[in-house]
Amino acid sequence: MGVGQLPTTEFNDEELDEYPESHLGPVPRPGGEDMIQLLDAEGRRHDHPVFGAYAEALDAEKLRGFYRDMAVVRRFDQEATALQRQGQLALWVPLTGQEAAQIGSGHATLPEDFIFPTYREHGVALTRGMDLAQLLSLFRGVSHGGWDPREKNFNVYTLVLAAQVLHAVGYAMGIQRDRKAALARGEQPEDAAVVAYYGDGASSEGDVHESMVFAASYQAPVVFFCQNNHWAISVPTVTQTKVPLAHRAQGYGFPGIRVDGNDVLAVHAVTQWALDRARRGEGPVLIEAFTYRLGAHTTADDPTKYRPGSEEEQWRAKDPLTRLEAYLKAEGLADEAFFDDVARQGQELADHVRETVLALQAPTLEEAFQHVYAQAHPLVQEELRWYQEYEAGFVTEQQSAEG
Ligand SMILES: Cc1ncc(C[n+]2csc(CCOP(=O)(O)OP(=O)(O)O)c2C)c(N)n1
Ligand SMILES: [Mg+2]
Repeated sequence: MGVGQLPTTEFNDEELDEYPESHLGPVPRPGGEDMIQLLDAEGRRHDHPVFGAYAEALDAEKLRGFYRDMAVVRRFDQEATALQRQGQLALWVPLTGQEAAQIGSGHATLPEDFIFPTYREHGVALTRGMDLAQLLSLFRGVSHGGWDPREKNFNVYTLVLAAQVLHAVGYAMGIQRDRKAALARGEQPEDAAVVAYYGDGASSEGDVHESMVFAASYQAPVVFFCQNNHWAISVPTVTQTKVPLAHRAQGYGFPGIRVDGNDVLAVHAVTQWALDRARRGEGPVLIEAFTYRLGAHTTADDPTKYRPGSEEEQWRAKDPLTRLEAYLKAEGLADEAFFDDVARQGQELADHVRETVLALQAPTLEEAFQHVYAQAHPLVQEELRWYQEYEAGFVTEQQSAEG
């Protein structure tokens, strides 16, 4: 969205009138089942009248690619955890267990789509072509962000729960307005959409409610992607909601789908369906990816304090990687050489990340002043000058040695 193209008025009643009935009809529930699954925990394929075709369209290379990305990002996660344990990162937020939810949904996006992640979407970052080493500058405390969101249409991580969901809807509404302006100029605009990632705990934030009301009212091209990993630190999802989170979409008037979040094929299919729909101008979809955080909330958390190990064991049996590996082997789509190569690529990424992180330097305080406002600001300039004079007032080691 170009800043120069921002509308002069924020909201316009005429725009609402463009969707007089569309959101009042019955809300479609494709399939209608409780949870969409195309690849079960044993690696067996299942068909589906709406989503099956999306999985059928994937060739062997694409399927191997899904496996490679899930395995590589899990290896990355281990390296980042080790770096934190060795004192090289202040904190790490592991994703292990959620690879299918992230790789499946991320691969359904197009480069022109815009992604608003939380703080755990390392797998999505990989699918966007991000250098994963960049993610770590925030966790090393040497950057307030770490990357330019516009390079890969991947916003900076947001640690204030659910704030990015509002940003995502605002961005999606911006796409609608840019589109209208482009059509008025006789241009053919890109049909882009937005994905807002958030967690089961964040779903309790008022920001999510407001986002969904606006998205429905304006039929904004946004997919709400909720990773229900069963825990919000030590609070279980059953405390946050008395109905499946996907059902909440009904109340806003758009489709809500619960998908097996450990099934990369189903997640990919459902997200592609939702994004296609959003790009066609048919409005938002809520996807609840039913998954599990196998590790700690962060490296500062100890899950043994609040959940039984047996629960983790139950979910380990539903591991997203093992089931795809079983499927690829059973179908003869991947051999041992492939899996060896994936392990090598994971190690290469881990080495690259470690090397890059150890070389990251803390910024000077002057740099912090540069990013307060987009343009130079007299008050900030004055404060910077004061700070520089203050720093210059200290005796240097050399002056001290010279007496
Ligand atoms: C507005 C706000 N309130 C509280 C917190 C503290 N906090 C950080 S993560 C978290 C739990 C989030 O759980 P969930 O949304 O399920 O995401 P998950 O961490 O499980 O991926 C909380 C309460 C915060 N970061 N922001
Ligand atoms: Mg959670």
